[in-house]
Amino acid sequence: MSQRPTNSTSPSRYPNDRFVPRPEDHFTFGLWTVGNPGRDPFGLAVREVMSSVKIVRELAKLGAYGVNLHDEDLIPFGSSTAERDKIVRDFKGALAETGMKVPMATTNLFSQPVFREGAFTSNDAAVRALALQKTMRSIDLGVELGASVYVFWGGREGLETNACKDPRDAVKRFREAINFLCEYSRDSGYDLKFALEAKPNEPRGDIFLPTTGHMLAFIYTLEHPEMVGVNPEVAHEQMSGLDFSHAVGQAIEAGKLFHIDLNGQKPGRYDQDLRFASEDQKGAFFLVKLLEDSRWDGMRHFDSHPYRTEDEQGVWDFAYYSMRSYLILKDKVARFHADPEIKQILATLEKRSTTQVAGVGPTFKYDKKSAAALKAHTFDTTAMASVGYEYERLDQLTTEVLLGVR
Ligand code: GLT
Ligand code: MN
Ligand code: MN
Repeated sequence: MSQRPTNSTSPSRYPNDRFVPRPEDHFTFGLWTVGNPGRDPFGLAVREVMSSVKIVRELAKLGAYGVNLHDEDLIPFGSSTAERDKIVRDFKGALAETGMKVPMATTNLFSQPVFREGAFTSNDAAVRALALQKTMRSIDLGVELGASVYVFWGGREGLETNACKDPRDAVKRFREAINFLCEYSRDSGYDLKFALEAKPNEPRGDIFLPTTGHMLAFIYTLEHPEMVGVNPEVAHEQMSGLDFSHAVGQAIEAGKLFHIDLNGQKPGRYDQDLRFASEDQKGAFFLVKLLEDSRWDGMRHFDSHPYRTEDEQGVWDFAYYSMRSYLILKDKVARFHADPEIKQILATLEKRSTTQVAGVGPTFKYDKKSAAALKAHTFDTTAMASVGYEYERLDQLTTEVLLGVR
């Protein structure tokens, strides 16, 4: 079990126990998350827009490591150079005062009316050019603030009617844009990695490259695949009915998990962006287990929104509890690994996975001799099929760890 010291700086509202978040846990929040004023398609904003300086200060008090941002979260669209410079100066002041970092930046290519038909994939070449210009400027800003990961979420890169666009053209245009921006980043001498974020739909009827798997396949068609990875989001993968930790696992195994968006989602709904681990605690547990077991060293970034019911205190509760739940699940992962009965089932599995058959295995690499031996071998499939795997018990023990009785 993890032995975390308690932290006397934890705000008095929250328990002073071993789940107090600290900067070394590498928790980050988008400015657009805690800063979300609660506007939705049916209702107006319910909270005041908070300044980025205030967000940085409050999150620092709660134990976060940093904040991430879109260009427009910090600098309103259409600001003059003088306005931009003042905003950046004040923001940098807040970072210096608190020690907070900006590990990731991204471009807003979805809010402005000009991008309503798409940005990099628009049928209008002037819009595609504008999207590239906006992204180059936003990359400069991100690098100036210290970001080492740059996220691409193509919110408007989709359609409602297939009559308007051949999907092959959309993919080609998206590739052209990413290739262009990889060159721009290299040419500028930036040490930046790009992380592509998939979503199947919303705000468009359908969005191109809808899952993390699609993104992974696309990356290997780029001119600089080594620069580009993925930024999977819990809610987006669940909207497609997929198991999130499988997408993340494939990305980690390929060395392509450059960033992650943690949140919560009920199946079969719009993108809810709920507080991390507020839904599907078992899925959240297996995700944390995967990230911790693989010693993934990226940022634990929360991309979610406080409930619309909340006032400002509720916003900070939302942020604090996101981090706290991650730490509680991390502790559950340690309990899972330390549990003697779980250990015993896993040891039996391990033994089963490492036996040799006909002098071949347990890993399989082709050579003529072992292929011939394997081809000639007679398997006792009845005996092999007769031994169960004990997964009912394994799952129950895992569930009991999660429910707090083990
Ligand atoms: C927007 C979206 C998120 C993306 C952000 C990055 S913007 O809030 O819903 O999933 O990660 O562009
Ligand atoms: Mn996201
Ligand atoms: Mn989302």
